Amino acid sequence: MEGADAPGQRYIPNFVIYMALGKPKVDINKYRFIVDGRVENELKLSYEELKALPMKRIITDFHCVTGWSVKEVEWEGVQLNRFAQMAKPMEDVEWVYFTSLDGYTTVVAFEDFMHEDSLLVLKMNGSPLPIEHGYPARIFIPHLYGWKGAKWVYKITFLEEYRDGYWEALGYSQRGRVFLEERFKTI
Ligand SMILES: Nc1nc2c(c(=O)[nH]1)N[C@H]1C(S)=C(S)[C@@H](COP(=O)(O)O)O[C@H]1N2
Ligand SMILES: [Mo]
Repeated sequence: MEGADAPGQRYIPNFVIYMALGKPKVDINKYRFIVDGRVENELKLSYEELKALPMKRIITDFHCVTGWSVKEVEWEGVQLNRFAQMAKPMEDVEWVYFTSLDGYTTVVAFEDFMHEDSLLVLKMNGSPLPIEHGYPARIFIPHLYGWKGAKWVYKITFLEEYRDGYWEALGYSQRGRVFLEERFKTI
């Protein structure tokens, strides 16, 4: 997939910033990152604790479902599968739901969450995430459309049953895989 342009997308030089529900106020000392739902161990981590976890750096393209993409963005963060390792989701988990400080929500398949390049991003292009890109932390899953990447994320919830997030409730895809062009719900 690397090097191949995504179907139905055009490349632009800079991100379009989206904040469907506005820009939240972030108090970094009060910020806690929570992992809950169908897990053995619930987690609650401060920003300092997140920064102390092992990081992965990837350089890859970003695709918004509305048709624009940005080439070769550098992302650095904690692999999402590490939170599964720490929290131990139950056998029946199939979906993972994200909740953000602004009230934004979205959902991904557990399989996509567990991909080695799926990240809780803390840095973009070498610097801490700018507030408009989701400081202190955002989700980025390279093979899914951008709306699956919740900015200002503070909670990951492991689910057995599918649940709509913000855009999914308005007709966008449950899965959202870019190379399969899963833009809208088919059922
Ligand atoms: N909290 C929150 N996260 C969000 C959004 C949003 O409106 N609010 N928009 C999504 C969409 S549709 C896209 S394409 C990307 C855009 O990322 P950017 O604003 O960093 O360019 O953020 C995603 N995450
Ligand atoms: Mo988007």
